[in-house]
Formats: sequence, structure tokens, C-alpha cells
Amino acid sequence: ITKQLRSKELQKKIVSAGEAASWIKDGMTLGLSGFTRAGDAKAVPLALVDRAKDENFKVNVYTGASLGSDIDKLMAEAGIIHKRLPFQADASMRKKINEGELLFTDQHLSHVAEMVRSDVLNPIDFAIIEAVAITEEGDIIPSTSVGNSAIFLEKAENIIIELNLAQPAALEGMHDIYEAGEYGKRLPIALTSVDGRIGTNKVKVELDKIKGIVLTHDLDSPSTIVPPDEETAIMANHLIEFLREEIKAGRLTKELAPLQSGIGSVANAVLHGLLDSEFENLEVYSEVLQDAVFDLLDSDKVRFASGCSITLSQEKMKTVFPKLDQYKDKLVLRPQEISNHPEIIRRLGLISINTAIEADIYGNVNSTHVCGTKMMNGIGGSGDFARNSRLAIFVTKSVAKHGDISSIVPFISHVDHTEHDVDVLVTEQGYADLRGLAPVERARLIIQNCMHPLYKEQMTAYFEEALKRGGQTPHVLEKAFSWHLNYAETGTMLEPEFSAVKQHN
Ligand code: 0RQ
Repeated sequence: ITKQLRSKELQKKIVSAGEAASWIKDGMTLGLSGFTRAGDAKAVPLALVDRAKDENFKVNVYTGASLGSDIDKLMAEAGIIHKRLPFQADASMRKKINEGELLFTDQHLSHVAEMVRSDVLNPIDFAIIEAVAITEEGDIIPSTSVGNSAIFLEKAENIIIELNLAQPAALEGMHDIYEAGEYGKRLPIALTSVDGRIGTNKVKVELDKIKGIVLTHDLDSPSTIVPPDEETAIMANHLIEFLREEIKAGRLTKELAPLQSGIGSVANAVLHGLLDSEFENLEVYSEVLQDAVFDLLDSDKVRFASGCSITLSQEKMKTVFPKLDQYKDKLVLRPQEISNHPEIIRRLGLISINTAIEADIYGNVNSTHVCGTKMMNGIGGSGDFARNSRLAIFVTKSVAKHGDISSIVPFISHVDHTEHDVDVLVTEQGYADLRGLAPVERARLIIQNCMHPLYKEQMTAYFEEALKRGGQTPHVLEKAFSWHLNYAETGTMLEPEFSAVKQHN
């Protein structure tokens, strides 16, 4: 233990998770480590859930992104959350959010640190942060994610560290912690390459803020990786075809540009598609480093990967963690404020790939809400990247729910990414390169290249009627949400007069 807990003073502060959880009072705000299941505080949140069996209390919970170990699920079910931010991906929590039982603030991931730093959000009473080591001076070495841990540690009044003895010790040295500083005193962020380092490998903390150290022994919850299926593989091929066209046009080389990719099945399929491609010497500048990134590093397709969390399947943890030190010169983990920072995304000229729930014919994208009102997961980093990337690519299957929903609609039912932020839209039908196009040009291309045949005629009829009304962005406003209303009323977006096409199919 003295290897991981090097501060003599802090060795005296080891407590049980239950005791640490008992310090948390009704109405407090907690800043938890954790980003897409990686590096989350595991024991204290679960002890807090336990306390809810005989006590009524609520807390605000801020994190990096989604948590593992069913923590979001259990906290939501125990009814102990007043407000949660900035991202979650749990079915039970989603249900409670949509039933109005807890408040959820869906926020750009790079903005959280800004809001905590400038005291816009509630002050953080307790930061509960997972670490792999604590130095002699009491500085914190984070584990598999950095997320918002650095800013939580800086701003919190009290700190609880979960020292995880199961996480690989080789994580020490992989982090690059940079503090953006206060408004008015900032300098340009001097990160000019994906593999650059601008900070330190530990988070400096005020020793006397650390109230307790809890020892833990469990690895992160593995990602539930979805292998490419026929459709996602086809989408990946379309996307790769688009990148090839960019090379032919002389706008990219075989090294492409630093890649960011979101979570989920398509992102994974695209990265897998790169494995067998002619592209080489690639770089990743992303948030989550998933299994496929390690396959690409192993095959030397990817030269260097920068992220803010390592989220792996169980199988991949078994092979990657024992040899993690071999990735030391190929990998860096940064705070999410830096991995998702507009300045750096623009400077490095990223290609970003994120997922839409639905897009409209003009290229506006909804990534978060089902049928306009029900939260799915959250915007995550997609907005940070889309607005600032060199190429903002959005992917979605053209239909959902066995064809009863068209993911291309006349007007999206919730706005996350406006037409101004969306360069390329990809479905399994094809891709639409929207750059430089006027709205009517965009609509024609999206209908032609991206829509499912089932809905093409119905959309063409809508668009033609809209064109008769005229305008820069033509619409039949009273019918703009009719597809969503149809689905709510009849169980399908397909109108009866166009359903002959369906029979035919
Ligand atoms: O529903 O779960 O009931 O089967 O949505 O859809 O096609 O399996 O796709 O798992 O990649 O998730 C956008 C939600 C896609 C995700 C989203 C239904 C569909 C299914 C899931 P079921 P798929 P994925 C990275 C950066 C946030 C934005 C982002 C996400 C379920 O990728 O949350 O990329 N992204 N952020 O049936 C109604 C539609 C639908 C629909 C799909 N049009 N209407 N339901 N579904 N299209 C994240 C971070 O930064 C941390």
C-alpha cells in the first residue's frame, strides 16, 4: 500500500466507504470521477445508495460523463439524485429523467469545467475521485479517466479519494493535466500536436482538503462493445469512401487528420473499417479510447492516441492492461476540457464522427431526444467536436424500429447540432457531403443519398410542397412534425398513401 499511498500523513486517513459516505449530507453537491464507465468512483457512491435504505436525502451529482458499476442506475432507483449533469447512458436513470423524478442538465462536456471554475454551478461539497496512486505530497494520479477530476479536486471543499489497487499501476505517467486558468488570465493553450504534453502527470491538491482515503479493488465495468453488423459495416464503408474522395481531391492525405469518434456501434465499426484500409500513420484525438483504438495502435495503423478515458471490453482489459506500459509513448489521457477544447480541435483540424438520433433534410441533427421530448443519453462531446472540427461527420441508420421511424425527417424534433455545424451525413444508404451547399441543395442530396427507399417518396412530396411555398429554407410548417405525430398516433411515420411502397418492399 505504501507504493500507491506514498503520503505518510494520508496513510492515517484510510476509512471505509460507509464512513466516507456518512459525511455526505442532504442537499450537497458531489463531483465524481468517471467518464464512459472508466475511472469512476465506485465504493462511496454505492455506500451512499445503501444509506438511502433508511434515510431520505438528495444530492446533486456532477461527473465527467456516464458512470459504470450500475451507479447511475442504483442512484436513480434509490431516489437520491436531485440534479445530474452532464451525461448519462443508463436505462433506469433515463426513465427517471423522462418521468420528471430527477433533473438532468445536458451539457457540452468541455463546458462543465468552465462552469465549475467560474462558480456558475453549485459549489462542490465533496469531490470523490478514483486514483491509482497518491504521491508523497498528496498529489493525485488519476486512473483510467481524467474527465473533470482535476477541476473537481481544485474547487471542492472536501475530497475523498478512492485508491483503486486493481487498476494498472502503469497508468501513472500517462496523464497530462493542464489547468486552463481563470478568464482574463489565460494564455493560448500550447498544444500543437496530438502527442504533445503541456501539463503534469498528477493533479495538485491542497492536502488538508482530503478527508479520507477509501481502498478499492474492482476494475471498471467493461464496455458492452457491439461488433460491426452488416448495416454498420456498410455505413463505415460509405464514410471511408468519402475520406478517399477527400484524398483524391487533394484535401487530405493517406494520414488523414486526427480522428475523433463517439461511442456506439457505428463509431466502433468505422474504426474497425480503418484496420483494413490503405490509410496509415493515423492519429486519434478523441474522448473515449475504445477497443478498436488499441487494435489500431497494435497494428501500427494509428501512431498516437490522445483521449480522456480508456473504456474497454472485458476481453480487451485482459490483454491491454498487463502490457499497458508498452503504450506509454503512444497514449495520453487529458482532462475533458482539453480533449474537447475548441481551440485545439480547430488547430489540429480534426475529423469528427458522432451519432445522430435523427437528422432533417437541411442537415440539422438531433443526437439526444427521442420524438422531441424523451432524453436518450445526452449530447456528450458531439457538440464540442462538431462545431470546431475540420470535418464534422454525423452517422445514423436511415430508419429505426424496423422501419416505423425514418431517421431523416422534415424537421428535427429537438436541436443539438444546427445545419451550420454538420458537414457530412452518413447512413447505410450513402453519404451527403453538405459543405458549401444551400439549404435546397442539401435537401435534394440528403433525400437522394441518405434516405431509406421506404420514405423517399413521402419526403419528396413534402419537399415539393415546401418548394411551392418558397423561402431560403422551404417548409410546410403545419406538416413539419407530422411524421412524429403519425408515429405517436399510428405507430409508424409512413403515411397510408405511401405505404404501398412498403408492401412492395
Ligand atoms: O433503441 O435501444 O430501444 O434498441 O436509439 O440506437 O442505432 O443502436 O445506435 O447505440 O449508436 O446510439 C445517438 C443514442 C445512438 C448514441 C445514440 C433508437 C434505436 C435504439 C440506439 P433501442 P442505435 P447507438 C459521444 C459523443 C450522443 C451523441 C454523441 C448517443 C437506440 O450514439 O447517445 O455521439 N450519442 N456524443 O432504435 C427514435 C429515432 C431513432 C431511435 C435510433 N430516429 N427515433 N429512436 N433510435 N434512431 C458520447 C460522449 O461524448 C460521452
